[in-house]
Amino acid sequence: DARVLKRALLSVSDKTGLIDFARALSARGVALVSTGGTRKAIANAGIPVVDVADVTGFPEMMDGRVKTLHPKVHGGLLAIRENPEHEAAMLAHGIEPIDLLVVNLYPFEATVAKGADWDETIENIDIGGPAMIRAAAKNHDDVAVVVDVADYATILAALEAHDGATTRSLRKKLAQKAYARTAAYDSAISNWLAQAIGEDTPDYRAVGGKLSEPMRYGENPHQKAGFYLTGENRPGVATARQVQGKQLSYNNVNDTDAAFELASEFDPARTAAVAIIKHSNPCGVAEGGSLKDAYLRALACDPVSAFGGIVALNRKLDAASAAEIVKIFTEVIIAPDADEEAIALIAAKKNLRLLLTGALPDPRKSGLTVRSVSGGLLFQSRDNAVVDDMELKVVTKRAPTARELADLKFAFRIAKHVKSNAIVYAKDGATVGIGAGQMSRVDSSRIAAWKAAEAAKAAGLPESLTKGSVVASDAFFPFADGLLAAAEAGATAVIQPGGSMRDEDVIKAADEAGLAMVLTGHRHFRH
Ligand code: 93A
Repeated sequence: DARVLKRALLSVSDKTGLIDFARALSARGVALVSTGGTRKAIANAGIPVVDVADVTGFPEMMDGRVKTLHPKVHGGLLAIRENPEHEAAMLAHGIEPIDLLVVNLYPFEATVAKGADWDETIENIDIGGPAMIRAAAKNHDDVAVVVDVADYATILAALEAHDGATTRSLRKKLAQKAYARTAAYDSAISNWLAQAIGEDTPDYRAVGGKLSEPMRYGENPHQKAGFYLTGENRPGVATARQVQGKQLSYNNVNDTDAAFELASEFDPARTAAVAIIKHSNPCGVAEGGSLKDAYLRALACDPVSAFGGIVALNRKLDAASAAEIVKIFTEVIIAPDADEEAIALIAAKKNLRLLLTGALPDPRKSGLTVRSVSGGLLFQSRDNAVVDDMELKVVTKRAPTARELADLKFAFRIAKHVKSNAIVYAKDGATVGIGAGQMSRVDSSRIAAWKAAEAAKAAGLPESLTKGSVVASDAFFPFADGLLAAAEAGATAVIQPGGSMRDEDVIKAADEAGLAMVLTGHRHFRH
């Protein structure tokens, strides 16, 4: 299964390492064929090389759109070497076999990234390159295909070890890599077009994205993981600049995303906001006052859980808040920006990661979310519903006071980012108790109230933090019990989607308990 390498076709946009590779191949007696710019670079180095135009008998034409799309090239790549019919066809048409294809494509992704105009971007869609790559990869029984500069050394090592030949196992591996490259390339093109035409549900195959980095491990150390970038134009963990700290782990990325998406629900022009996340749920969120103030009030909600958490801010990180955040062990800080003094303060904590995104994502912007199930992928549009846009309906005899209403909206905004069943108690623009991820809504209610009582005890306060608070539920109360648990904890007002068969019972119970209740008409399940 070893194939002696006699003839190679090289056509590369990225000329890194090209000359050394071409020289080493040539020194082994490999005949080189090449396209315009690649050929020129090789010839200029004094290495013998044949112009592909002399092979095809056609000049490169149409601005280079057609240079290798020819049977003399594709026949040489696709012919099965020990097939008499294929051999006869090669003889009849003067086609010579190509044993090695070296291609890297027009830099489409880089062209998009630099913000090139429409025509330039279109011109950077490579057609001939992927066609040759896919042909060579299909015929990997006979042909080796290289799409990554790092594999120049792999090929040379194989030739050295096997008397100028490549092995089938290597050619198979290279073919697999080749198809991964063309798939990612077409995904990038599809994503770019989807964005250009405002398509918010792009073809699912285009979501795959590009491997940004292999990760040390997945959710647990025995799991492998990688971080793929979809190219979606949304400020956040995928595109942030990491100023310092260790590589983000799989769980860090997940939690940092949850944290920043939540912080971004708060318009920085209106208020400062801080969210602290643990295991993808908030353990404290606060808005209002200075950033430092908001951080301290977010921390007070559940200081025990905040240990080892992720902190997201909706405004530029300043020194005063940075000084507070570094007082406890924090995994990641993510913010749109940070001032010099804050960056210097963080630098003292070597392992603490600081991510700057440049901007906040728009919580109303549409987009796609994905999760996997056995044998399938679930896609849905992002939950871009925002409480400010909802028609709030007061259904109780008592309407909420202005202060209650502000806290109700605050609590519902956060409930959107808490795993279901979500119950969020809030007071004065800060969460005071969060119940997340329970199978029963009453349990979430009880856990949230219990945590608030514990936090108050630990802080030496006379009564639970939920006393005089408001409460939000991500979905309707199916029975009055969850609502009554909230009233018992000291909540005075409730916000929930409504829509239960027993809404009437729940409203009656609220009236009897003297609660004010507002329905949003929108549910915020999050699983
Ligand atoms: O415009 S193309 O799609 N048409 C082709 O026939 C073709 N053949 C190779 N682009 C084509 N290529 C690409 O040209 C290769 O994938 C490579 O990226 C580039 C190398 O061009 P040059 O050798 O002129 O620098």
